[in-house]
Amino acid sequence: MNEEKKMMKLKMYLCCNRLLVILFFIYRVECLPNIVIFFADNLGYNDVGVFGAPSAHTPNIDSLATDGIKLNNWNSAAHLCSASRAALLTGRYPVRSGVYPSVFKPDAANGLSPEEITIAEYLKEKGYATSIVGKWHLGHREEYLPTNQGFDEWFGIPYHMSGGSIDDHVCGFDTNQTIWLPLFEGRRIVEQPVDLTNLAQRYSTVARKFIRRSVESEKPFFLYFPFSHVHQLCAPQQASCQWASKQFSTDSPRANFKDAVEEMDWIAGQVLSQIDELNISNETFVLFTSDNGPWVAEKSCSGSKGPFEGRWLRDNVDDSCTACPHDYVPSPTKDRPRRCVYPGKESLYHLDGVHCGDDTGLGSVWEANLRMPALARWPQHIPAGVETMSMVSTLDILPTILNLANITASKHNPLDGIDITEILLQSNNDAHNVNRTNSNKEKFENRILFFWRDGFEDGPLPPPFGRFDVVAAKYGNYKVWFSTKSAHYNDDIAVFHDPPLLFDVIKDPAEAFPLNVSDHIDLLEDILKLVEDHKESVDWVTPLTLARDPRFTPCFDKETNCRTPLHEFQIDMESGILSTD
Ligand SMILES: [Ca+2]
Ligand SMILES: [Ca+2]
Repeated sequence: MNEEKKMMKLKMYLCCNRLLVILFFIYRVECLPNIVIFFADNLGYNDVGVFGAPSAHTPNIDSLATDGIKLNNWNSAAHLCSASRAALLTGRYPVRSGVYPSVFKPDAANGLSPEEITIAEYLKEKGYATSIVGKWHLGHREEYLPTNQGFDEWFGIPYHMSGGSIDDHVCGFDTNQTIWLPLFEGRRIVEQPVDLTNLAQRYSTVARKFIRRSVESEKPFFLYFPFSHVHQLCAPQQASCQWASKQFSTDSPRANFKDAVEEMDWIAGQVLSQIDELNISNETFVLFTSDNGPWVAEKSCSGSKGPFEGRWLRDNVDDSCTACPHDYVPSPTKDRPRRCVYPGKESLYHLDGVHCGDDTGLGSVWEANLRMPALARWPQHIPAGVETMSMVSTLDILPTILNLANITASKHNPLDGIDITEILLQSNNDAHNVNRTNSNKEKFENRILFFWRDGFEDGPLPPPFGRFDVVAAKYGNYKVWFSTKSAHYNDDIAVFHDPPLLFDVIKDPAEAFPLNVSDHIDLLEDILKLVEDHKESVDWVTPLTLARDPRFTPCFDKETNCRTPLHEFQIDMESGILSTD
């Protein structure tokens, strides 16, 4: 090791060992940990080994539990991709930023408002190097790209994996073959359609290179890694709606759900090993979670609901209601009551959907779409091998990172999340610890989470959205439901509950047995007041996801029907350098 590198390591060690710094320098020298956020797409609670996955082998993600904390009561902030990402990056309910009621489609006119302050913007201001590798899904017109929201660089796809065609896999909404799934580098489309046979390897190479470069330039870094995995590809080839590189496709040339999970785990392992190889593990905070739960109607192409069955709904929804995979519509026959067909190609593509009462993952706010696998590692700060049942949320990521980086939040964008550093560090594990400050005790014990959803029969928004409203809230062990429905796109009508449905979702994670409301009158009154206050606190802004126009579909070469010959895109696997000829 040369002298320069030795000195750099010594500096980092001194910087990030707070105790040493305090002892030697008396005053606090600012310590800025590196931050890595892994954010899976549509991954359910027990799709990861350490959370009980029955088949997928995920040693790298599992290692975060061995080396850090397993968060057993982590809640997604929203029922869909774009909204969940907006919540993560802003620490605010998406209704405040206008990222509702749907997701940003490939022809979306808007994106997350530049007025919103993202984690990347806060950290960049503090001197961090910032990078996003993977799926953005917060707008793809130039003004909405990650590079205009605090990220120095971006390598990834602009929206969901079903948002465009790949070779031999044409989406229902683009049968004219003009919406090929693009791959971005910074502000440029560098490949279209994206080549999925080596995307994982390229993601890994780009992320590892960013980490090395940041360390070499002695900058703390923020790596936001929203995986494209394990979101399904588009219909109609339902039998091949998952994907992975050749290396991970056991059913060559196609992959199944397990392959996709294992490839994602491999990428996480590549990033973690780069951190370990550079000997910066103790200075790097790593968090893993998912944006929302399984897309249940996609059946074997989606993950598992685990213990979160949503049984009350299954027992109460009309049996004739069928939930179909993406782009398919119900077309029941006497012999096949759950038959779904692909519009326009009924004879070619037909399959069986599921009962709407089972469709309690993505698009709903049943527990399967709220409770996310979550793990965090930060050696010498977070104790190894601990678990917590404290109720936390994706909304908490931003306030916690601001605390770790000693940043004060802007008064202009009030936060909904709370700083959960003491839960992560287990620094005040005992709820009755006398040293816990009153404000913190109140902060955790009175925690309430609100869950918004569209899908009402009537309301100011165009069908099928109707109204966007708080349909459920969680307070301690309890969850109250004001309006039940399966995933928002299904035909079952939202059912209004007065008095609300009440579950103890810790004792009854399947939401099978409603509690007797008359035994919990005071609790309900408290919750109703908090919900009312929360709804009143929202300054309604225009719902940003509705405006669409084909002109905004990312497509850089109209003459070739938006397709880039793959040989024009090169990556040096050794150096990680990307280039286009
Ligand atoms: Ca998602
Ligand atoms: Ca901004």
